[in-house]
Amino acid sequence: PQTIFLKDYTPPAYLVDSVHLTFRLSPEHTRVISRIAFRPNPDAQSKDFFLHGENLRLFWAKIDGQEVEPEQSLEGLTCAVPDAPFTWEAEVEISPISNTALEGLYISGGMYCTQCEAEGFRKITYYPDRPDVMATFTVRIESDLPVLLSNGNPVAEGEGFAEWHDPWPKPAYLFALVAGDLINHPDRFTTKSGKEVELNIYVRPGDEDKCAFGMEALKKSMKWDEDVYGREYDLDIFNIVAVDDFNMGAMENKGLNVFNSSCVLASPETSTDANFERIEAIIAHEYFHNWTGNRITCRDWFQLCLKEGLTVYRDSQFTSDMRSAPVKRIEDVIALRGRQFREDNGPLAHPVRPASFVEINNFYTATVYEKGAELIGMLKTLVGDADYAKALDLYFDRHDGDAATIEDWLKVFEDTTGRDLSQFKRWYEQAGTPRLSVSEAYEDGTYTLTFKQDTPPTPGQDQKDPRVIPIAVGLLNPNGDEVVPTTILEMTEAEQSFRFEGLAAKPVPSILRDFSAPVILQREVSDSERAFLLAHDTDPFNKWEAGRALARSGLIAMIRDGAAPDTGYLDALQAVVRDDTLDPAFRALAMGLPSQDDLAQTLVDLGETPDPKAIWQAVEVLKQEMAQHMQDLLPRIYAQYQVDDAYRPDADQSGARALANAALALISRMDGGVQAQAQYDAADNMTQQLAALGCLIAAGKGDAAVQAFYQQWKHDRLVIDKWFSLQIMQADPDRAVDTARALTGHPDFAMKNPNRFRATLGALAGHPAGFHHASGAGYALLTDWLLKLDPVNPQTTARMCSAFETWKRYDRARQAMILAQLDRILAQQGLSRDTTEMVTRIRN
Ligand code: DPP
Ligand code: ZN
Repeated sequence: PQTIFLKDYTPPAYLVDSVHLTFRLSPEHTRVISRIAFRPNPDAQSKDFFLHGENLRLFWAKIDGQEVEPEQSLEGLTCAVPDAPFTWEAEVEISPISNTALEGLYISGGMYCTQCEAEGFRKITYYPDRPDVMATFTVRIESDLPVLLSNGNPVAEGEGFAEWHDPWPKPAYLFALVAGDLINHPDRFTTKSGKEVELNIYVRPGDEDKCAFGMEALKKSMKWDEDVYGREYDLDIFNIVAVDDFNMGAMENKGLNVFNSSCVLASPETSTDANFERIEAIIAHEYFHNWTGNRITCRDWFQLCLKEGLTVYRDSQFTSDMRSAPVKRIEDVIALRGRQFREDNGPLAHPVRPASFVEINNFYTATVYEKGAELIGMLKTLVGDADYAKALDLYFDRHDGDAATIEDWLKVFEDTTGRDLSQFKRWYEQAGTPRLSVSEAYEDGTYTLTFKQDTPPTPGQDQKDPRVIPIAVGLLNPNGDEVVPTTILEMTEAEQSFRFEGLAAKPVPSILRDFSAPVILQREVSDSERAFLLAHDTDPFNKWEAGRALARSGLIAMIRDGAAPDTGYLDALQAVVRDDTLDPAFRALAMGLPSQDDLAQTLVDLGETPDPKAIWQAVEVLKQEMAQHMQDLLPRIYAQYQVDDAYRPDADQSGARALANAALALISRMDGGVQAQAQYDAADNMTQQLAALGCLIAAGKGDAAVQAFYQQWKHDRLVIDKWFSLQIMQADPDRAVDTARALTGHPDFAMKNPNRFRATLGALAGHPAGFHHASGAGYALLTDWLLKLDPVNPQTTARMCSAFETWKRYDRARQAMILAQLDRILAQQGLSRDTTEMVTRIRN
């Protein structure tokens, strides 16, 4: 496979003014007739005409009405063309029904749908399938199906056809088509300038009662983008379609967002509070792309973070405004550390803007998305809110209609603020998570913090340069009062000191408040100082962080030295759990422990080889101690935070449920599941039902409930996904692989459905002690299924390979077993480019 480099970018040889497509839909023989107006690009360095096209059967092609004989290859075609504007026409045939890769035009649950990002349009017709070629599209769909949708506004419809026109020039990756027997949940929105927009969520019959929440989320998103970013919607209609078989979460096609049904369908009976929060965020995310992604798109796929980092940042701002900002921040950092830090620390590490790739689908990563969003947050912290707002206005003004780059993005901030951002740009270009170490000194009222930054080497990048790091710091006096409020220290050197004058006593510092930079803070802190910060810090993130660090150090001592659970931690935690002035959602988060993956990495950083089973064991022992230590408090918390009102998925109710269910998980360890069974029997919403089911399985009392749950929900695919994954996630480490294997033999297991595949094999990969079982059975089972899925759906297969990215952490025996499985994958005949790239990178 060929590697593509950012430095090799050249402008397209021909630009496109307009595209006209006619689709004659048929499952096996869909005809696509294209008429494309090309003109030579004055900025081009070549005159070679090349159109991408894969798995297309070409019937004829014409230039300016004259039939031509293009030269075809596996990747596309070339042809002699005039040195002046011309019209290209072609007719091709494709087979949506045999498209199991879910890229291009395919059929899911009886409906036609498309996924073109990043390079799927070339599986639909011949086209310059690159994001810097933007054109207006007119689409005619011919089919007897009742609902026929494409981008833009509807312009004509009649017996067996519909026509759509999108007036906004767009790259082909934003093209979409949907056709099916669908039911519509309609609504309207009036934009701030008084424009009426028709809104629809289209679903398969039976799902119509699961659209209301998504629709409210859409309207809130539209309003929020007007209020906060001044961005108004720009078409007469906005459609969302729910699709069962989808590789990603959702896709921001212009005016026609296509969603994985798990990311839009919601009802209290079938969705958890966490599902609701995620759905609201994804609806917002895709809607916000209309400006950050669609109106301003990316010049090439190396710039993916330009739209994704910014849009993730925008959706997290939205969630913070709709719900609780501190809770959202803590959730985001847990996810960042769990996925992005892990990626940045292993063989798949890559810069937020990569310099090369083999298969772009492999770069829709936590680094591009979540670290990309952190970079926007740091930029905002560095320039301040007012200049951030000015810079964004300039960005929209200057680049509307452009296919832009990270250079364009940074230039907007430089022009707004007069700052030189060349050092900041390293964040985009250098991979790896900086380690930030801190030392302190206090003398005569002056307190000095000295920071050192250091980023370990990552694949292909041995040397790292110092970054600009905004470090938010506050100081507390020994009584716990804040004496210096949050201050941003701007670190630019490899080592740098900052002084605070006029302090009456040596303060206790609260460093990296609100997690002001995506770095690993390495500071020797005593447990008593952590307990002090947990009790007194005014910054909610660092308050939580102090508790998390205490839990971690206690667990590490248990794993390494066989220590007993730390009663200091248990006392401090109990004080937080008991404190009814604190947000219940915050307290629920405080009760969470560091993940087993986090603990494994911590041990590696301490020079130890982690034993996944021993980590699991330590977590079990600590939870048991927590249950015992708080046994008088927990029933009070559980009772007090029961929600009596009708179910609402808002922050207040879901916070109360989260706290009560965190209490229930511990209570179940003491009462053998009696309370959980009562909750299960009484539950009238999925949050309560699923939490109780998890407790019952963990207590070894789940058999009857597992069966009952299946009987109750077997008609609902999204609920059954939960049923698959929960049984694996809650399984004893010695049983997890067998449980997963048995479930892959269940009649409802469907490899071709990415959600079900992830619910099963992804759940196993997410159970460290099960997946890394000493027998190697977890590695073998996952590999068996990766090999089966690869010829069917390379994208989902390649994604799941990251389960192996931490292999270097483990002992020789496990390393050898993993390497043997990776070699088994690489040995498969015809292995996809996607999986080949992933496994090769992991192996190196
Ligand atoms: N569907 C993906 C997203 O919205 C890719 N654009 O982030
Ligand atoms: Zn996105």
